[in-house]
Amino acid sequence: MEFVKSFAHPDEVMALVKFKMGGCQAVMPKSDTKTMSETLKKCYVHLTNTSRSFAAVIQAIDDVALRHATCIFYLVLRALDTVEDDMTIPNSIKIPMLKSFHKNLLDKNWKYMDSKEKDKLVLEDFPTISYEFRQLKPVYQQVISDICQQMGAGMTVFFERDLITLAEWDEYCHYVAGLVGIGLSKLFSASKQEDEIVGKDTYLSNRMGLFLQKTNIIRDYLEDQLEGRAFWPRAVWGKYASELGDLAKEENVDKSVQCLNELITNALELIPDCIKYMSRLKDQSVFNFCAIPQVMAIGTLERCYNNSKVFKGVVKIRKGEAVKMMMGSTNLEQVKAIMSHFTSQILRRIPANDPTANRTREVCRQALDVCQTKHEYTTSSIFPPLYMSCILMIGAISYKYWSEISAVYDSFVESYTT
Ligand code: D9A
Repeated sequence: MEFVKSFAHPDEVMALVKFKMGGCQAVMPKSDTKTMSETLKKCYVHLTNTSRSFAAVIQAIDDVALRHATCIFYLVLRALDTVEDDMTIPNSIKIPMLKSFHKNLLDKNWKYMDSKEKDKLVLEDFPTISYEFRQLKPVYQQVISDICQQMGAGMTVFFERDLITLAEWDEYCHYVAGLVGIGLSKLFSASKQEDEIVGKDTYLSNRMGLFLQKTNIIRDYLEDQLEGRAFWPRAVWGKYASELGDLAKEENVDKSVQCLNELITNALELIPDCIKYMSRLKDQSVFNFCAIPQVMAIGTLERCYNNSKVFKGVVKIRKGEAVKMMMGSTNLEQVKAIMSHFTSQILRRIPANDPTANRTREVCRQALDVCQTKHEYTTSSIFPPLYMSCILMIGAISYKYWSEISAVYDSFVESYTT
């Protein structure tokens, strides 16, 4: 039960209680399943099955056409990703498959039944997804198809080539995440929910994707290592080890953490651009959709900074923390406050002897500069006696009610957290 993990954090308990008592409405799904076709309903089922928490944020998008386009875009990307990840498909088949993947969108029969991946259902039921793709307005179809084509081709670039320079790191992240940011931004503008500039400024939308993807790559070091994948750029890890896998060895822990800190510093450089991107958003639901993953990312980077646990297991944020951040991501000032909070935490923890210390300080100051705001984001971890007795009482009284609604809530924050 998530409540227990947040027990030492009264503010998180408050957030959990508020969220469960309906404070979640602003960010939770709009239900209009009655007016939806059977195939579209199936698409939303696939969406919920592939990404429980993120599905809820997509379903909270106000504009119906934009919501459906985003849902289909997400599923198509998931399908492409599932092909890329599937190690049972030999490269001789996988490469042409990825390069021509966008063509499957117009083929009403295309599906793939031989995947062993956990999300194989999106490939097996691809005709349902591609059918709904073809029901989208032509502008949306064009954007999704273009991004698919570029991403499919881009993914194959690093099949035969190692990630070496930082420019190559950015290039890889552009293919798998920057293009997603670019495509989504074009969908936002096409829907008229956002200004034209949001879709046109591909530099900034790419940077939004880079921030999320670099955070994932940094956090998932061990998982990727165990699965035989490598996404850390050699230009950085090569300074600290002779093999990427050596970073997981206990005797290298000091070097490994230094390497980690250098990569986190590189990711933090993206904050000013992400704030600039979000400052242009006008639609509340689009803002929430974009801001939630960004605040989860800064929270994750703070948790990973100078933390040797990254090399031993999974480092994630508590559910209480996630909910508190999520509820606080509804306007730019609050997002700035969250970003400042975590950046300041990193700044305080920079080890004096860290090789990247000066650069990290500089990057943190730049982020704090753009995140100046009157708002503040605080966390507490004390047990005032009154808090203790209150919380025990609330817990006892609402136990039954609590367990009923926690099913909805749990699925919402699931994959963001431990
Ligand atoms: C996103 Cl359509 C993603 N990716 C994410 C999720 O956020 C971005 C995949 C498909 C789509 C969107 C996202 C959200 C809002 C605005 C964006 C954006 O750009 C303007 O993409 C850049 O991570 C995957 C990529 C980073 C590779 C693009 C958020 C998400 N979170 C996970 C939690 C986790 O820890 O992975 O999916 C989840 O909820 O399951």
